[in-house]
Amino acid sequence: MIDHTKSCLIIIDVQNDFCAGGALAVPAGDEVVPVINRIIPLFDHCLLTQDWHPGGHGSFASSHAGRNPFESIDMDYGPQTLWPDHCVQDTPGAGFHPDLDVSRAEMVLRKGFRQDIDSYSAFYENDRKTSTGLAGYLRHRSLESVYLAGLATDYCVAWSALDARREDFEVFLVEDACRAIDLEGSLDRALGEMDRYGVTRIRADDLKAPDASCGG
Ligand code: VGL
Ligand code: ZN
Repeated sequence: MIDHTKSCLIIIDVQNDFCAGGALAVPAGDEVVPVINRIIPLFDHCLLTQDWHPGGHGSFASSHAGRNPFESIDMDYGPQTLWPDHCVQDTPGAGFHPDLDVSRAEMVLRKGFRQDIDSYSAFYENDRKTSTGLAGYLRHRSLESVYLAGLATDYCVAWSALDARREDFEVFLVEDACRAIDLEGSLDRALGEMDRYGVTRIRADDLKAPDASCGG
């Protein structure tokens, strides 16, 4: 079912800090790794994103006196959830999960590197204005369909999916290749938004090439 010439798998933030023992561990985050490794060979094109924050980043609760992780604050660009320090540039927590197959990735897109702007989406930073350049990269390579997998379903994956729709890509969410943080209903909200804006939810098994021996 994949049109290989125009499709790209985008693997979002499968990094140590989002996995077991990490600073912002997503529940069962590690479970995405074998699923993602299994679907990578089904794509001709694959890229990775890497959450990549400078120390003292504006999204860290520790950067705001008296604030705690998971509270919301008003940044210049609007509300921003505060997080534990995570994915600090050049620390082990920012590294990819050691079992993730990164060998076929054609690009690693780093995001969240501006001190005062977070970036959940792979396309636009949280000010909703600063572009990462990804839409142009995909268009210049004639990649029209994106398949999303990784962490976390309700933050970086959902924001990437919605921005990809906004940029007119065909978007598939490989649901069992993602796991959520799920803060106060954020997963249900994210799935509802993705449904509403035309993101197609599929499962990893749906990607298998049709078995020719079955005939028909
Ligand atoms: C993410 C919160 C903060 C994510 C990144 O990858 O979903 N969530 N930074
Ligand atoms: Zn982050």
